[in-house]
Amino acid sequence: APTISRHDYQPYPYRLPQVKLSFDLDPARTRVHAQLVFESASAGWQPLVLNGQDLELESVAIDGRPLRADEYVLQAETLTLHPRADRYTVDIVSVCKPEQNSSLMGLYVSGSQLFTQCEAEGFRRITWFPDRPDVMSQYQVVLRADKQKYPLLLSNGNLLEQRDLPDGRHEARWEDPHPKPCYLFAVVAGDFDCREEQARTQSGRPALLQVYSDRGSGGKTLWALECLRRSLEWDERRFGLELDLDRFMIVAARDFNMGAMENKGLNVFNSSYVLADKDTATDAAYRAIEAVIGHEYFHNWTGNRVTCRDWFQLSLKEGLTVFRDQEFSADMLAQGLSGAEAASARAVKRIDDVSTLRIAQFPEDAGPMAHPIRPESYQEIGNFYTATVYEKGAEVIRMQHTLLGEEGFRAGLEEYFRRHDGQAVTCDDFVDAMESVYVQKHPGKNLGVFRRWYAQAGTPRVAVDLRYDADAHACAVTLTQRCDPVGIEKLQDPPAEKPPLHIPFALGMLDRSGAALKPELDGTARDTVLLELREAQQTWTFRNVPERPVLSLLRNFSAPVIVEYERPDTELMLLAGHDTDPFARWEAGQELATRRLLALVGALRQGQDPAADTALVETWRRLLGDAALTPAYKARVLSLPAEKELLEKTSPMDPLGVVQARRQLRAQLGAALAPEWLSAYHSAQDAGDYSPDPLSAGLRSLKNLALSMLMAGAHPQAETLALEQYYGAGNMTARMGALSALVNHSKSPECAQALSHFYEQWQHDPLVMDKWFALQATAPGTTVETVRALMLHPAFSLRNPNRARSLIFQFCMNNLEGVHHADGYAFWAEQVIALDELNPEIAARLARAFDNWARFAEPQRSALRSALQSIQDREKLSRNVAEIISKALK
Ligand code: DPP
Ligand code: ZN
Repeated sequence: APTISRHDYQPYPYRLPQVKLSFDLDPARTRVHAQLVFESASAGWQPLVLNGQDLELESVAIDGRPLRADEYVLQAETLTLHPRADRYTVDIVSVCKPEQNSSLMGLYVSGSQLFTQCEAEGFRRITWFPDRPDVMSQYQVVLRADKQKYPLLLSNGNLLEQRDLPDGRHEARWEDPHPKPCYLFAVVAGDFDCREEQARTQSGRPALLQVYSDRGSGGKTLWALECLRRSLEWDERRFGLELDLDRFMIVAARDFNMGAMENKGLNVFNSSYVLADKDTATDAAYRAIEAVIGHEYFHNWTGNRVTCRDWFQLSLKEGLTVFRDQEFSADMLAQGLSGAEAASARAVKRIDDVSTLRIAQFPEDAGPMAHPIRPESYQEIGNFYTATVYEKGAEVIRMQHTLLGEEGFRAGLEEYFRRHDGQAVTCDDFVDAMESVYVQKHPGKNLGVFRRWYAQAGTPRVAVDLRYDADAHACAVTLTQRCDPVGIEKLQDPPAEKPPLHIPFALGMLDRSGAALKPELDGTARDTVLLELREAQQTWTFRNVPERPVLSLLRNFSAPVIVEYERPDTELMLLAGHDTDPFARWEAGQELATRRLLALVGALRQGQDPAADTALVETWRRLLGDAALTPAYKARVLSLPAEKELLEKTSPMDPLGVVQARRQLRAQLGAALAPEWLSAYHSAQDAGDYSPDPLSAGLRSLKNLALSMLMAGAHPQAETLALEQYYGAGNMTARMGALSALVNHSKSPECAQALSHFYEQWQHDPLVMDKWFALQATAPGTTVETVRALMLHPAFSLRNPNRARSLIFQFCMNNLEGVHHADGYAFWAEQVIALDELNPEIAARLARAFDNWARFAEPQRSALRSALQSIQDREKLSRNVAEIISKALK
């Protein structure tokens, strides 16, 4: 497949101000009539090249005159016309086949409903069109379909008219007043429940908010609608951004490749990010729904009003919108709180986001798919909806927020909209707007070095050095940055140059008793100092430091980097007990635990029996007993780093060692602190009716952690407690917490019984069945045979992305012990190939499971290579999977 490069961007030679589409919807054959008015945007008559995929062309006309077959060129994925005018109308009639479309891109069938998904390049499966984000048009859409089967016909914007037609069909006319690129187009047809609410924007405009879901599931959309209303209010309050539509619709789809899609005024969501009630959704699901509803809603400004010039700029909208949804979630957690309590509530969200970054993005940035947040090239854009573009992209926005401050950032965002509302722009345009504010606050400086974050791949490392001068009460902190070559950079000769980045580095100091110091820099004393590292190495000298300080580093994770600093365990214990920055406090405990776990991995590899640990047990004991910590924060602080985070730190990668070490340490902490866990379990009672509020959810998560630690430590009462909690549960969080504690630690018949009880009770609910599959996919002892048996279960289907993810992805990506054998790899390759026949986007996600194969030891390394090779040897691979595999094998 050809490689597309960022530098090859050319503006489209035409404007397309008006698009009229009319659909005769039918799952077998849908006929689309597109009427497109083109205006020349460049000198001379340029050929008109339109994209199309899996379409049957019925007719094409220019200015009403049908073209003969020799007047256009029809190729596999393009239709080329040669118009002879500056302004002309093209009429195209074509047919697509939703029923046969298992890719879930373009127009497709889900159950008895019809949906579209156009981002990034799905619109070309609906009609021939300039399928690129810099072509923005106003859309008028007519939808016709059987009225009984498809009583509801939705598209973007406003409903103008609805009427009945002969033969039991009906028709709806929609008009979207806002120009948009075609990737934001949407159609939905089917029978749905609808929950709605009339809202008012801050300027008093009425707006109808609607959530559509499968017939019978309308009882589960209360939370989604509430989240939508809060998103509306939050964007007005925090950024002054108001809804620009009379109605805003969310529709839940059972079959969906992504989480959700921000189509203008008609968001389509994976049902897993819409449907929730206390019996079927966990607290984590409630929070995830809030985040995704916020995310898609916030796109209405950051993505839709101002969109991307080309797909290399994807992070322009995604990084920014992820940052916005993270802030929304944090504000929701901190609602009604202030001071240290608010900081600790917000830190819970920050901890979760940083963990995600480390689990998903750091490995990507160290592997063969490493790319800057603004990639330089791609073969298939669908492969670049990555943790780097999204999560690291959000960190890059967050750093600008940190450098500018809340007010400065808001001013920069206002400037961005002043300059670019209604346009398709670039990441540079965004930084330009931010820089216009930055230079006012920092005379003589700019964001020139900062922009390298958009161009450079790899996770930078910042080494810290501390020199204390006891006589002068001064200390010097030196930061040194480097970023090793990653991905294809490793193959370059001479090696790629990686100039220093602009890194905001937040730092605090504690004395040896744990009290905060207020070091003085440039005459000002502060709790937290923000150092702006812009060179390979810089030193800052602090005054008024009465003793050699304990450094609290990278507070609130002020930059997406890895910190290197040698220090004794005792300093980490002190920070874990006293740091006033709740993120850095959590981080200190995590580092202590990581040290311990890596020592265990090493000992296991040598066949040694590692000595018992006291530092970690004592730290955990103190944290468990700390009454000042909120339950939600405590649950984070007392959790061990995830397997995948640890795996990243082993060299060569040692998946089985990591699993065993983590299991051993959990058993040790569970047993050594049994009385403390037991009392935490009993005191973390959330009383009364279920509510997903942060306090109750925090209690439940601490309680579930305590239960699983008691199970890990083989406490004699643990299984009884778990069974009681399982059968007595009044909500899914408690039920799932108990069931997973059982499944992950016990092989008793009672545990097996609980698992089948769960199935009996929830087999009618697809989202709960996903949890049932996922739990088994990741359970200890699950093998390829177990997974194959589950695939034969009548409830399993490879065609439904959620189901494929819950069983196959969970096993291949999250069951390290189960999958890291030759037969696990062969199974993975087989599933990538099977999925690729159905759905290349989903297949390409699975194909990335072993990106980092070259970092494993033998025999895994060779076995992984031959599994990858077996995929590459297939004759017919999608462009999606082919790109991933060829990069992995390079
Ligand atoms: N639907 C995806 C998202 O919102 C792609 N835009 O991030
Ligand atoms: Zn997005």
